[in-house]
Amino acid sequence: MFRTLVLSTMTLVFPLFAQAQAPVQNEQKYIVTFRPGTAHALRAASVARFGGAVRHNFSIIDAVAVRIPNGLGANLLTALSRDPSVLSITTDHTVYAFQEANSVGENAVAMAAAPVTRQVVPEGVKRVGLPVPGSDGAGIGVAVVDTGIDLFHADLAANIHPDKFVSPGMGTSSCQDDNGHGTHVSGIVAAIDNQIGTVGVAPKATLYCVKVLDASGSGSDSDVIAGLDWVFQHRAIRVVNMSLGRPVSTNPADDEPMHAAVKQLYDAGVTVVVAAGNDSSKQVKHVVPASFVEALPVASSTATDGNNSCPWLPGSIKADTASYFTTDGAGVVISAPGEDRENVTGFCYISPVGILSARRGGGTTRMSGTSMASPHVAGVAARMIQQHVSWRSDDVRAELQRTAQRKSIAPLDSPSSTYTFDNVREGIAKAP
Ligand SMILES: [Ca+2]
Ligand SMILES: [Ca+2]
Repeated sequence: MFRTLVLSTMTLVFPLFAQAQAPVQNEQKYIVTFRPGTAHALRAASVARFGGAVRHNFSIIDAVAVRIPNGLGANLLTALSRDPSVLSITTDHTVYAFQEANSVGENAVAMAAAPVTRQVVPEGVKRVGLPVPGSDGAGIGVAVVDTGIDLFHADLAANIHPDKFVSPGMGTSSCQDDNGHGTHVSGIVAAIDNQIGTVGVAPKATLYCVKVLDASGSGSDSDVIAGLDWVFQHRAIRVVNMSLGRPVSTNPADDEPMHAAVKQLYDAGVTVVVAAGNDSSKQVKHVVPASFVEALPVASSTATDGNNSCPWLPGSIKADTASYFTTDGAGVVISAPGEDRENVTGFCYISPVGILSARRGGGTTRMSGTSMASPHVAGVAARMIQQHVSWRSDDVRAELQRTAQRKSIAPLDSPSSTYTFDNVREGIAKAP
C-alpha cells in the first residue's frame, strides 16, 4: 500500500475508518440507560413490555442493549422513554478494529509456511525495551478486547487464561479469532519467549481473550461494553487493550454508555490502553474510546529506519517518525511502534512495513496501525504494574510520560501530505 509524500502532486483521500459497507439492517440497536439501582429483571421487563429484545443486560453500567425491529422503532422508543425508570435511549454504534487497510506485509504466507527454527525479536519490542526477568509481565493479566485470539497458536496458547468471554451476537460461542487482528495484537503483548515466532513486550503476562469484534473486525458499542463488563468481574485483569474504536457520535449522549464503562474500570484500578485511531487528519478528541480521559490513547510511530529510493527526498524516514496514518492530538499519552518502518519508493510514495507478530492459523505476519501501537504500551504497562503491584491507571500514565524516550523530540514529523501534528512530541514508550 503506497501513500503520498508531500512532494507528490497527488492527494490520496482515505476513509476515516477502513470498513466494509454495512449490510442492510432490519432492526435498530439502542442502549437504554436506567436510573441507578433499577434491578436487572425490572430493566428487562420494561424493555420487553414495549417489544424490544434484550441483547445485553449490563452490570458495569445501569443499562441494557436492545434490538428493535424496523418499522416499530419510533412508537416503541416513545413509549419506552416515558418509563419513569429510563434515563436515556441512545444509539448503539458500530466499532471497528484499528488496523490499516492492506497493511499486511510482504511474504506473510511464505513466512508462515517456512520451517520455524528460530525466534525473531520484532523491532517494536526492541524499541520499547526487551523483556528481562522481573520485567516480563509475569503474573499480570491483560485483557485483549478484540476479534478473539488464535487459541491454538503455538506462540500464544500457553499464555491464554482458560476464562474467556465472547459477546452474544458474535455468531459463535468460541473465543477463537476468526479475523486475525486479535491474534496479532496478542502476539505484540505476550508472544512467548521460546524458539519460534516472535517475542512479545510482556512474554510472561497472562492473556484474557475477550471477543467483541466479529470476523469482519467490527462489533458494536454494546459488544465492547459487554466485554468490559466481563473484565470488571475478573479482578485478576490489570490491563485492558482496545485496538478499536469509531468516530465520536454527532450526539454526545451516544458515547456516554461506553465512557461510563471505561470509567468504572478506571475507578477499579484497571489500566485501559487504547489505540488513538488511524486517521491522520483527525485528533483523538474525535475518536471513541481514545477521547475518554480515563483511557490511555497511544499514537503510532516507526520502530526503525526505512529505506529511500526517491531521487527528490533528501533522507530516509527515520525511527520514531509519526506513522503516516496515526491520529494525534491533545490527550495522546505516548507514542509506540505501530509499524516496523516506512520506506520511500523511487516514485516517492510511502511504503509501510508492518509489525511482525502472530498470525491466525500459525506462524507470523505483518500488520500496521495504531492497533499495533496500543498493545506495545499494554505490555509496557503490565511490566510497570509487575514492579509496582498497587499501581493504578494514573500511576502508569505518569510513569509512561516520565520515562518516555526522546520526549520533546519524538515522534518526528511525518512527510505524509495528510499528517497533522499537535505540537506535542510526547516521546516513545519505554518499558522498565
Ligand atoms: Ca516466540
Ligand atoms: Ca503529539
